[in-house]
Formats: sequence, structure tokens, C-alpha cells
Amino acid sequence: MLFLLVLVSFSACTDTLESEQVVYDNDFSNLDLAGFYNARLQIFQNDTVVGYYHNEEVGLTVSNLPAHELLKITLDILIHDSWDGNSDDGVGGPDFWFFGVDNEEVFRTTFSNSPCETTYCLFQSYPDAYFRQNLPKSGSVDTKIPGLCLFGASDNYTTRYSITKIIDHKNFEAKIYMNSELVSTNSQDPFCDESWSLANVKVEALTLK
Ligand SMILES: [Ca+2]
Ligand SMILES: [Ca+2]
Repeated sequence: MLFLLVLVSFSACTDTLESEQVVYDNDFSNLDLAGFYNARLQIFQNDTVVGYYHNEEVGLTVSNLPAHELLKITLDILIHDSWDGNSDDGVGGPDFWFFGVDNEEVFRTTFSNSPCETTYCLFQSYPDAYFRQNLPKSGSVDTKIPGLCLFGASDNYTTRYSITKIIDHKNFEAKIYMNSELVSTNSQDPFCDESWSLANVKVEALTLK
């Protein structure tokens, strides 16, 4: 909520961007997990990523930030296998993914990798926050990636998203956490049924004039 207020005030007053400095950018190609907790590297489709996770928090602390008023955080994530989006049957969904900064949630949404027919469709909230009814894979940057486990042999069962949020932030340190709340009571092996990985984290410090 704080985040929304800041954006409103940001656009309503005359403040303009003075500087934008990349303070952290990690695609894990150099195997660097400094500052992370609960992170594990894996190779997926010839790319080094952090994952995979099923209802398990992972995060990092970015320290020594320069003076700033806003942080721009970009998270590239991979949504693997059978995510059910907004499905509210309590058996397969809803399947939430969310992240926050300094113990305050910034963004919560759902993703769907499920087929969508005219008669039956498991919608997802992304690119909006929960709850919106968008088509599966809306707002994605790549859909032509095989699944990881349950649908490891099937094309188009990993979907990549690049999520960017700007938040009000002034501290010299930021703890970014990510997690999911996946419902897969219909599966013997939830980790294999649906999971996610982190492919890139970028943090930019913004100042206003
Ligand atoms: Ca599922
Ligand atoms: Ca599910």
C-alpha cells in the first residue's frame, strides 16, 4: 500500500528522476551467491539459475547502497510445469508468487501454465497483482522453454517473466525476499508438479530532484 502511495505522489508532483544507478546485477553465470540465503544453483537449459523452489523462501541482502529515494528492482523468474493461476478449488490452486523488501510485501500475483480453451481456462493475475483474470502466460518474455520436471519432456512448460517494481526506499541496505504459495494437493510430488527459479536480479538506486 505504501508502494502505491509513493507512485501516486511520484507522478502527481514535479519530482523528476535525477539519477539511476545499477547497484546490483546478477545472472548467476559467475556462480556468485554472496548476500543470498537459502540459494542453490542449478543448471537449467544451459543457463545457471537459482532454484528450484516450491513454497520456500529465498532472498538476498544488497548492502552499501548509495543515497537514494527509490529502488527499482527487476526479477527474472522461471515458472516451471503445472501452475494453475487463479484456480480457487483449493486442490490445484490458487498458485501465488510474491516478493517483498525489508519484510514488507511489494507484489503478489498468480501464474498459470495451464491450457486455456474457450470452455475452460485457468486464468492468471500477472501482469497485475492478485486478483485479475488474465490469460495464462500474459506478460511473459519467453514461453518456448521446456518444463523442468513433470513436463520436462514437453515444450512450453516453463515461462519466463521479467518483473520490475519501483519502491520507496532510503536505507543503505535492502533485503529482497521471494516465495510462493503453491497448492498441489492433487500431486504425489509437489516439487515436481510446480516450481519456480530465479534467473536474474537487478537493483537500481534512483534519486529525484
Ligand atoms: Ca498444478
Ligand atoms: Ca497448483
